[in-house]
Amino acid sequence: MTRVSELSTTEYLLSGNRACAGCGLGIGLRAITKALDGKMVLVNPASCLTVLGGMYPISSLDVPWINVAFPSTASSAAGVRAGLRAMRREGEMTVLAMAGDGGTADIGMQALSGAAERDDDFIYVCYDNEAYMNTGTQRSGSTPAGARTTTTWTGKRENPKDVPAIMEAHGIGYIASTNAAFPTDVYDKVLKARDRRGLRYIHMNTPCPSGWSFDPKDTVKLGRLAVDTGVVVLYEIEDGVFRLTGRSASLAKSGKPLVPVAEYLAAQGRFRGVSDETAAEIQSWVDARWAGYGARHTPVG
Ligand SMILES: Cc1ncc(C[n+]2csc(CCOP(=O)(O)OP(=O)(O)O)c2C)c(N)n1
Ligand code: SF4
Ligand SMILES: [Mg+2]
Repeated sequence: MTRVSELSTTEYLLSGNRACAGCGLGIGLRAITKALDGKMVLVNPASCLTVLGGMYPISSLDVPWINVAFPSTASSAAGVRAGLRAMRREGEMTVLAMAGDGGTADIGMQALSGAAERDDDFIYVCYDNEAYMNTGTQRSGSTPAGARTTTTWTGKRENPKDVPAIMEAHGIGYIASTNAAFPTDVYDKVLKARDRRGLRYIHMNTPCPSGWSFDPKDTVKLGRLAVDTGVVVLYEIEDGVFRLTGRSASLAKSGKPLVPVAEYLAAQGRFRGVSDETAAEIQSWVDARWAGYGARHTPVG
């Protein structure tokens, strides 16, 4: 596993960008662009990522970048890839489609499903801040149960969609789940994805201080707590083989119980007032998923 001290010192996400203080997306994006060493075309739809970049003619991201219509990220990325191939420049750069959870789990799903079915050749990263954030925190298909948003005033009732599982059902060769609080986990997964062909899907959880209501200084702490409670699990599925990675693999190996989910809920304003019953349901959901992942885990070697 790559260490932070081994990451390139070249920055592609520049200072003065328009992300909120403590934005998890910024941390993840920094690791992704370092892994690709800037040799990429970024394709993205309306989202906090667009806002972070700033308005034309300025840009805080030092890579070629195309903003596309909300539902069309994956089909646009397939088009960019086809264009590079026609120009015989496909070996020069990676096509990176990157959309939020709203632009992936909900609005972009049909284009993404089509690209997965065709096994189009690009990396797709869903950065998951668990709501439609840049339009004011509306619930998405990825918002967790119990979370208050401006469209779920008393807390969302449904559990989030499992987008990596949907992608797995398409039979693509590389799928990963990561969290921006673990930049080297993000980095290593992007490196691995870069060197494969076909559609590669990475689901990156990105703690969002503004939408989740926590202190911006605690972004990494909260992302780590998400993993220590099993709310977010770090794993990859390579050619159908499921493997826990990094902190999640260590937790499973230790055999110790996970941190209670109640600690994760208590750390965020969006879960304020969640009932004991809902908290118990969330805990059962996390426990069942963790047991399922543990049963599928294939240790290295
Ligand atoms: C077809 C369409 N519907 C709605 C919008 C308005 N809109 C722009 S960004 C956005 C929310 C995006 O949410 P998500 O993909 O989760 O990204 P985030 O803002 O959370 O980073 C919405 C609803 C739009 N631009 N186009
Ligand atoms: S709303 Fe959340 S995801 Fe969007 S820029 Fe602010 S902290 Fe980042
Ligand atoms: Mg979002």
